[in-house]
Amino acid sequence: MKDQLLAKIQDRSAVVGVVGLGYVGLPLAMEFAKAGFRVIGYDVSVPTVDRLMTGVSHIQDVPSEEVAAQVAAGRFIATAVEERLHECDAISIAVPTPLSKSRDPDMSFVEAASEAIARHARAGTLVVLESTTYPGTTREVLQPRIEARGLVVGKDVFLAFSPERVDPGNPKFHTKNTPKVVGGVTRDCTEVTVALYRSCIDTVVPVESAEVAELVKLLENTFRAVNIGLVNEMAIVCDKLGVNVWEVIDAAATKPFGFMKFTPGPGIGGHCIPLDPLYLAWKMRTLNYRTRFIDLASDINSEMPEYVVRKVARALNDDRKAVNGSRVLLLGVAYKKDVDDMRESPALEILRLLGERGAVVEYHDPWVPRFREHGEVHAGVDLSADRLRAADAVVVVTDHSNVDYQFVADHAGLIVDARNAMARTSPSRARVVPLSATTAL
Ligand code: SAJ
Repeated sequence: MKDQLLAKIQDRSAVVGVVGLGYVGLPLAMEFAKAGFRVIGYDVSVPTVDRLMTGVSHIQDVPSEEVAAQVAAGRFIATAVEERLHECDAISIAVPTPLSKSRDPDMSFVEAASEAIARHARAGTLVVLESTTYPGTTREVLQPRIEARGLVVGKDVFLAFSPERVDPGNPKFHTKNTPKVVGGVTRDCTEVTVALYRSCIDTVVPVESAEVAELVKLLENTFRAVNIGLVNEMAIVCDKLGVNVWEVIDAAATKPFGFMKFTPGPGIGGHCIPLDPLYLAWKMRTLNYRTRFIDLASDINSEMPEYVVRKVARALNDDRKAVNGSRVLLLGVAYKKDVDDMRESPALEILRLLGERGAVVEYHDPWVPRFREHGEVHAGVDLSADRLRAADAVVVVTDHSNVDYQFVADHAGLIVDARNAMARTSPSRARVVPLSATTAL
């Protein structure tokens, strides 16, 4: 089986399936198609599938022209018909791994994908899980489902984990030029997975097992969450000492070794950094171990929206204004700069907290014209001089590159800057309150 599959990968006659056509799956499907494979993209969302078949991309980093070209060349088809998985010799799974309401792993998407594959996979198929998850998932959740129909992993079918490393909006690193870690349930599983990914990704890094590969991803993202938590606590420390935390960090970053710059902010968003470490924390709790760094970082990072709202309240108070009834304009609501994604964005918590205190809140975000939250649609407003003048407080929550911060400084009265976006503007009529220093600049 292994040699047959290796030969099909080698001569590109293998049909490659990608389950889940989101910000991970669609770029991956395009890379396989560009490498010469016929690719079947399977997604449960019929609108997504239909749109892709008309050559329209819903993913910021995948141009529609690329989708259209692969569809026209007959190398990519998107389908919501799970029976088509039977045509695939290799299948990569890139479905969401969110948290449930009780903040535990929600494996329902991975389970559904595994069961769909198990219903249709045939002997000789490779299955690779890419979704970020707790260590043990590949062996404990996928393997039993894949083997439910008598196929044996390592002999009839091959199973591996390969973490996605997509950084949405990153202008330099994309799927093809970001090294890809691969860990199989058996050595043969690792070998065929390496062969598949080497066909379209510049650097492939085999590791000992699926568990090693699962933990690599969790270490990467826990590393980020903990270091962001550290600089957020440093922002609180600097606030109490009346020091500008950005100055401290920028100067520390001049150290050419042994330091890595992270920046404080209004909290962390996205579907990875706030959630992935909690997958590891959950798994370790089942083994009676408490991952204190993860828990502490999560505590500090999730306090930051409230911290920003307190600074807004204090700044309004300095102007003899109550939050209640004040007009507050948020600048940037996406979860990070230069992306259009709102998932887990700290701006949502800031909006809620200000609304609870009676503020009249509007937002401007060139990347997010509108969004839906708890069934309510929020529409952004334009960034006009009148609107800036009318605001009792302007709050920079996400520092998109395509906003004119000098224009903001020239027309706003009070600006609470949670991202240091105003540091590069020249002094103007606005009073700027930075994230950390208590002394208004
Ligand atoms: N953030 C800070 N300070 C920082 C860095 C980030 O407050 O110094 C905030 C961001 O504003 C954002 C959140 O943290 O709200 C996450 O930002 P991120 O830069 O980690 O970006 P993500 O979540 O879109 O993508 C990350 C990847 N990013 C980078 O490595 C730069 C990477 O960790 C993973 O490939 C990806 O998550 C994933 O899918 O796991």
